[in-house]
Amino acid sequence: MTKSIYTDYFFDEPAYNTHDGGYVPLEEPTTPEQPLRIPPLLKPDKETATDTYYTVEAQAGETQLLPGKKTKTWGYNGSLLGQTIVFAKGKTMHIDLKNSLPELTTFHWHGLNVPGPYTDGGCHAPVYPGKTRHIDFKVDQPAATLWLHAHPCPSTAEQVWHGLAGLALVTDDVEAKLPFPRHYGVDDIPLVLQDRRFHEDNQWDYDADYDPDGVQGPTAMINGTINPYFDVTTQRLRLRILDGANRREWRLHFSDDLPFTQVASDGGVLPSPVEFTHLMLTCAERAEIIVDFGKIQPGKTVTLYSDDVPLVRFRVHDFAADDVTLPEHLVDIPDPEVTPDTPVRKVVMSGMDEAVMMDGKKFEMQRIDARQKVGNVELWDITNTNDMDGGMVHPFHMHGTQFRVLSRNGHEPYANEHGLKDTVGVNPGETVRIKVWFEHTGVYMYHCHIIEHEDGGMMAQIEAYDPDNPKTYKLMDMDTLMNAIAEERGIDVKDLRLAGMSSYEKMGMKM
Ligand SMILES: [Cu+2]
Repeated sequence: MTKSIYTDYFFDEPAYNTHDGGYVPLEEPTTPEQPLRIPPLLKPDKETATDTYYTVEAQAGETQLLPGKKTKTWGYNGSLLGQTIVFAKGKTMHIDLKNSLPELTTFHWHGLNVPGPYTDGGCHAPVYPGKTRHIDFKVDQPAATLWLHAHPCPSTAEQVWHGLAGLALVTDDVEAKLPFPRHYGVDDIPLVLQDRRFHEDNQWDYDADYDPDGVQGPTAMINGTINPYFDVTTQRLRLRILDGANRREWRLHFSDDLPFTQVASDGGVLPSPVEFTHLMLTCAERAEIIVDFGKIQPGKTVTLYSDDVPLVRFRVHDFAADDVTLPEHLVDIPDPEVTPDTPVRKVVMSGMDEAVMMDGKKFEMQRIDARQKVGNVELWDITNTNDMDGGMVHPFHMHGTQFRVLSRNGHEPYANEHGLKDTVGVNPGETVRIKVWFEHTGVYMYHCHIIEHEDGGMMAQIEAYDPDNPKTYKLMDMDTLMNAIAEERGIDVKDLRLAGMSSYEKMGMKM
């Protein structure tokens, strides 16, 4: 039987951000090629058979991105992005979250199933400058590529733009037995896809580039590298791709339409491998793909593109033959039962620019918008009311759980949406039905992952509760955070300008 190879991007093409007035197309860099930066693995402070201890430090620094002046950047355990953190399933993590930045931040574990809202690290868990917050949690989910990013409302977008985004890899025994490349840095490499605009002296200027529909730059930055190449020394290469951009979708394909195989999505390994020549990722989505260079002559270069702009050049060297056929079935995906009386929750993402809303409201930190009992299954119908003309694909993200995608406007989901997901792109005019269940109690945010839409209020929060164990939460309020940031910046709070604020002000709303 010949397997089908998907050759289109699935998503509604007229809604690609190329069609939006504020879109900034990528441009090919003119600077010399650089070796692709591979984020180092974060060394545990201490490790036992059952427990791992880490320190994650948010810090400011400078990074040589372009020839000439270094760029002022932020990162975790480094000047830009982060060191890659490994979470072995079944072990208990003990993490010191240290803030060495001049401003408050939070440490959000995107995709990690942990209690909310403090361990999860959303807006209710600020760490003030010079302070350390400690979290502990047991890793209890399948192997997956997750990420850590800042999430302090409403300056999530600006802090991620500064560089606060790192990778966290969950490992387990199931994935370890599959015939995937897994030699980190050699044949198993992350690709964090971002874009930036360089201003005078090679600096970033978030305010100058601000757009309420998402900040973009014309220059692709991959793992914090401009114009990268990678030396391929194995027949098969596993790429853990993260759309870490504030707004940009990536329409990925290789030179000569080299096919590749997706083996994992946001929440882990797919039930079956899916073959592509073209793959689109929306903000915060992950795809693990395996590229087979078996038919490429050593000495040749295979280029990964988004649209027609080169992102990474893979320089193929000699390699040992490694002809592996992946099994048809990779893993079983949890699939809780749905009955005729399973509740259906409606969620609506509406508006563009400053008018973005979730269920007709803007985010309010102390308002709990929904409640769902831990362990219960609900169907969520996520609707994007934008129209095709000026609308966008809104990537819908939930904290604290991984969900299943059931349908798109009543039709089958895309071929690579049969695994666990925490982010799903919703086309204009579309309703995506997902199946949601929580394993931990907590207050969790759900929002559009175009980060400026999230800061601008396209966000709400749900309490996952246990009726036998009711809890109360100390939820942050915006005045406390704004006063703190103003004080850190040495200005009066009346003069404080944060990116998402204009979206509330223009709608005559208080943050
Ligand atoms: Cu959006």
